[in-house]
Amino acid sequence: MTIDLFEDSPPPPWREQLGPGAVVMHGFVRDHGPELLAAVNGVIAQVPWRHLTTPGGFVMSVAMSWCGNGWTSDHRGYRYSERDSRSGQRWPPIPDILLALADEASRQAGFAPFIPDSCLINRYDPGSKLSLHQDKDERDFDAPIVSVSLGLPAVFQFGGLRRGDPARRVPLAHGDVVVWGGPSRLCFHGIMPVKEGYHSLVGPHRINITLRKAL
Ligand code: MD6
Ligand code: FE
Repeated sequence: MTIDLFEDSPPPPWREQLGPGAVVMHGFVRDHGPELLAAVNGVIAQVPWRHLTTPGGFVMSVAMSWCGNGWTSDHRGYRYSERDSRSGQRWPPIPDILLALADEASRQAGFAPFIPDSCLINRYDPGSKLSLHQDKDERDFDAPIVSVSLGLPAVFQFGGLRRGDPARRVPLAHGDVVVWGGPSRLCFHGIMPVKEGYHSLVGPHRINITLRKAL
């Protein structure tokens, strides 16, 4: 376990352009961790963390929850859903703080006002990773995706439109927000295995929140 002496005194916010329509806004929500975590915990209370099985039959190392339109994966593939198929109930609504954050981040990144209809929440424990993938199960690709990182740092891989394209490695820390859309919307991306550690607010986890227009 490593102790990050500088966790509470990071550099000022700065932007890093990853490609056309893809930008990291480092530190964008750094001062809002407690409220964002409270919102996440409210969702988790209603949609407990689960490890989905991929269409290929692998159990994901990342634990997931969601609100707005939900997410399912099984042998039939991936898809979004308005309702929990077991209870017939709608998934819980997206908390206001996350809607506000999505809109603000989208505008500041140069995109239109943004009203997401789906929010996926990923929890990475040390060793968890997310293999290179494209987000292509949404109905239209005009809207950007707004992605928030909380807790332990991670290395984000950001590649091109083909799986084999070289991927750059971008460190993401607590409070960073990535916005991407436009020509980069279908770029391959992933998360390298998260290293052991402890974050003062989040504990031994990385939490990623993505806001998107799914249906
Ligand atoms: C993560 N993010 O940061 C995984 N997908 O944990 C994603 O897979 C992702 O950050 C689409 C758009 C933004 C993302
Ligand atoms: Fe993704």
